Amino acid sequence: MNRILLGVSISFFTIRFAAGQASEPTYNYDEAKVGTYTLPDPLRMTNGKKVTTKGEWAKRRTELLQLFADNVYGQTPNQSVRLRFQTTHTEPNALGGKAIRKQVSIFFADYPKLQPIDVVLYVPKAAKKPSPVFLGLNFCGNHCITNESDVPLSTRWMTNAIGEVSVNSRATEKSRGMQARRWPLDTILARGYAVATAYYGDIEPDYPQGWQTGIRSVLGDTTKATNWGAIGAWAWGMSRMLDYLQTEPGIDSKRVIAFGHSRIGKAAAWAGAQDERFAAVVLNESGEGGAALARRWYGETVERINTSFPHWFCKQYKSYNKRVAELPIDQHELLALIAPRPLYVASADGDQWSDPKGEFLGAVGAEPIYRLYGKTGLGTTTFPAIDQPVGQTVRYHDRTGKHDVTNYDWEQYLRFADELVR
Ligand code: GTR
Repeated sequence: MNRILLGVSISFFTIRFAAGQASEPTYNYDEAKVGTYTLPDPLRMTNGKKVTTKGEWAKRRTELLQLFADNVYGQTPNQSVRLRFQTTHTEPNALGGKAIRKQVSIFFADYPKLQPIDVVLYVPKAAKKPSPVFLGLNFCGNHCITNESDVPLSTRWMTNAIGEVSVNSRATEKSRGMQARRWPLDTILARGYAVATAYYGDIEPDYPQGWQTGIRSVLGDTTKATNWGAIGAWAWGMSRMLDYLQTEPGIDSKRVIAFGHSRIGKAAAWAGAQDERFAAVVLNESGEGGAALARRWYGETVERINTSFPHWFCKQYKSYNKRVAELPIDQHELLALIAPRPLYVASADGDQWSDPKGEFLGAVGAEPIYRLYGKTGLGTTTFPAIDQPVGQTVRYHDRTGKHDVTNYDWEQYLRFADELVR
């Protein structure tokens, strides 16, 4: 089903692209044609001064956050927003008695017309103390990550691209459990981790006009080229979910792991970069605009992503469509903003669109900042063999198979979390 979702959305955009152009541009999958590029030095201030201490890095960190905001994701509004957390249901015997499931709506007190973010939280029932938690958005509503029949069907806008699981832009019962395979709740809970998720469309529906009913309709300034995009909004929403988790006694809010796949992985990266309360970050095939270096001409490009998904980034990012080398940052510096916290970057060999090598090199490029903290990040510059995870505080694998989240991926994330987050 996931492949169908992605496949249909790609072909939809391919068709649209083709209709507007004489022919579909070709995308490079030949390593020999990647070309040469020079990456900006994460440890050099814009004024040319070299960063050698943690104190200087703190300044460079602020500068990099600003550069990413101004040029890539847009500025995240910094005003605080009053939130109201309302528990709508508690199920003490979820997942066959293994979990306590809570459904909590995050309301925006200052914006009563906005619909809430509906969070579902699973906490291991066997836990003797507050649980560490994987916090990630989902693609198709909370009802689609579980087969439990009492999780309410999302009533929000849902893409029709997935056939009968969605009709008139609304989910149908057929989508229940549709992505449960990507969220192996039994395994995660058995390992002592809680899971918190919400539908990304609760924050902003994923289409160019979607902002009109999301958080960006009330926060930010749509006239500005540096106004935040949808990815910025989704990242912001992850931080609001973390605000809620900080009030939840069953959760160890010092051990919240930001997790995301693909476009939601891009959001998880930006959330983890900005919000240091996230204890660790897991990026599953986050690709272009995520872990993959923008300067590498391989798979998806800045121009293509800005054309297919004009609402994801700030308008300013589009000005780099044909001059990527002039970007004042590259994505290794986004990963550097996560340092010294544990980071997992994962690729799939069958997902060359996301540029596995570019994702790996993004992680390699963050190494100097981990070193500044006396840590080893990846600790290697050699691209590993398939299904051979590498690294220390930063880890990486290139899995066999297609663009997806699999049990193999989760096995690695759980081991990483056991070793570095608990
Ligand atoms: C693709 C897009 C990727 C990735 C993916 C997804 O169409 O080109 O950057 O975000 O969608 O989210 O599954």
